[in-house]
This record gives sequence, structure tokens and C-alpha cells, in this order.
Amino acid sequence: MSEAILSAASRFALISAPVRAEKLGNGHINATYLVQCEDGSQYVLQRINDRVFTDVDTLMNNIFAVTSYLNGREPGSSLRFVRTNDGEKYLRCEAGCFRAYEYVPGLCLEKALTPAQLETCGTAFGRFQNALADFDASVLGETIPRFHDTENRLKKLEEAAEADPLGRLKTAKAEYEFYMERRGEAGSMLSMQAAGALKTRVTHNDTKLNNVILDPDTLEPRCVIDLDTVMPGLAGNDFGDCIRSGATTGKEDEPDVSLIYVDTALYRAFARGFLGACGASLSEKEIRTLPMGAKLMTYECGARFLTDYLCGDVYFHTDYPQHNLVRCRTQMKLVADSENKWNELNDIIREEAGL
Ligand code: GN1
Ligand code: MG
Repeated sequence: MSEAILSAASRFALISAPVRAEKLGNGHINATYLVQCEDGSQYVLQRINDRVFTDVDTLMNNIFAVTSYLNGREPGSSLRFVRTNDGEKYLRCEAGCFRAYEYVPGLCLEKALTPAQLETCGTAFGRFQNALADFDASVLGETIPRFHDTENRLKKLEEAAEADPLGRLKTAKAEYEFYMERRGEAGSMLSMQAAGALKTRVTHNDTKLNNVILDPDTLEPRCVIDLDTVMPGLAGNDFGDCIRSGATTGKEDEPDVSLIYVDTALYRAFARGFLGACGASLSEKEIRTLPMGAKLMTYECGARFLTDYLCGDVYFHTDYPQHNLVRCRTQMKLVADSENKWNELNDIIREEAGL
């Protein structure tokens, strides 16, 4: 594989010849490599999952538009993509679709160890959203339609259970019921948006904890990565996905769910960073929906893991046959724990926002 990766890398306008490539990070969708060049410079090369992102032209147009806008406002605040030797935004070759950007060294957390680290991630995603406040959303295509339409995700889960192509439903009955029982809440944020009560912003939409690069010494945010789903969206969803992945006592794929809880100290820290960076731009209505955003992102993600388990693991990268089922259970536990802590979580947001 390394040969194919190096050969793809050599077709980008890098500063010197690529000599080595190794796997980088833990994304569930694209395959990511760190490429070392002869003169010591480093790049990230990604093979884009074109089963998930079927319109790679739109995807890469979005990413070039957003990163050049952000770097234009503040040089170095976003990823710097490199074109191919032919001047294209990505490479399509026998080994797949690839893109390249300058490597940003730093820390990507799989789990927050301290509230200070999570506060920094909150600052990073809040700043990102604010920096795009005046960006013309009409230039962005929808890379994955209905990405955070939770009701539609539940419909897909129901269809997967009805088709049950691998006969896996019998091993996930309780999980399926858990998600179905909560279906009534799934559309609550989108209906507020449709009624004009929540503002449509340009958001990141995949604010997983490991999608922020931190300076390991100062803990300052360096950059937000994984820009594939930057599209019109809701502030609560960006708040929510980082709470889902960051304000927890365990990993997304921890098999022992008795170790999984919503960590309220981490929750408060993330809220502090996010609200601080968003400043006065969030309306009171948006602020009051943040706990629901976190609950829905967790619920939706769990439902997506379960759907993928039932469909035979065709979407998320998995390491073993039960992997998606294990992931869907941690998300269930977090949803149940948010329900138990509902008043406390709402109080945290009110206190941090000064409401
Ligand atoms: C995927 O690519 P990655 O690992 O950052 C997924 C997110 C999920 C996440 C769950 C495009 O994100 O929506 O929340 O896995 N990205 C896409 O870990 O579907
Ligand atoms: Mg990622």
C-alpha cells in the first residue's frame, strides 16, 4: 500500500519528493497518511471515501472555499491544501481519490484527560463557527444530504431492521427498542429551525474531539480538521457532537458500558470554551437548546452505528464484527445518563451562559 500512497503523493505539488508514508489518526471514514518528504517537510495525504462522499468535486470545492476564506481572515488558522501537479483540487487515480494538505503538528485527543483540554476544544469549535459567520453559505454544496436529520436517520434504522440482511437484529433487539422508544424527540431541533426559532449557520457538523489539533505545550487550539461536512447547520449540533465524544468517562468503543457516563466537569469545561468563543453571537434560544443538541447528536450517532451493524458494517471502519454494536451501546448509555442528569446539564449551560 505504501508504494501506492507514495505514488499518489508524488502527483501533488509538494515542496520536495515524498519518501515515506505512515498511517495517521483514527477517522472512521477516510484513510489518512502522514507523508515525509526528502527535505523534511510533512504533508497529510487522504484517500477520500467516495462511497460516503459520492460527489468529490462538490466536497473539494467546499473545502477549498472554506479553508481559503479562513486563511484569508487569519493566515494559518485553517488547513492549507495543496493542488495536484495538474492544478486540480484532488487526484483521481486507480488507487482512489486523494487530497493533500500541509501537516499541522500537535495533539489530537482521543479522550480528554483534563477539563482544561476540553475547554480548549470548545474554544476551537466556537471560534470556527464564529469565523464563518459571514461566509456565503450559498457557495457550499450539501456533501451528505440530511446529515443531521435525526428523524430520517431513525427511518433508515427502521428500514435496516426490516430488511435485516444479515439476520443480526436478533442480537440487537434491546438496542433497537431503545432507539425506537425515543423517536418522538428526534425532530425537535429541526422543527424549531423550520419555524425560524433557530438560526441556520455554517457549521462543522463533525465536531468529534479528535477533530481539533492542540498545541501540546500551551494547549491553545491550532486548527480544526476534517472539514468534509462543513455545511449549513445548527450551533447545537456542533456543541453536541463534541460533548458526545469528549465529555464522557470512556471511549466511543468501550465494551464495558458500566464505565461510561456523562462527565459533568468535562461538560462544563467544553460549554465554557464554546460559549466564550461564540460570545454574544448565540441567541438565548440557541443556548437553551445546547443540552438537547448534545443528547440528539449522541442518540443519532448511536442509531447510525446500530444501522451500520444491521447493514453489515458498510459505512464506518470497523475492527471486528461487533464493533458497531459496541459503539451503539456506549451512545445509549450516554443518552440514558443525560436523561438522568437532565436538570444538572441544563443548569450547567444556564450558569456558564449567565442566564
Ligand atoms: C465519523 O470521520 P470521523 O471519524 O471524524 C462520521 C461522524 C460520526 C463519527 C463517529 C462523515 O467521523 O458523523 O459522528 O464518525 N463522519 C461522517 O465516530 O459520517
Ligand atoms: Mg475525523
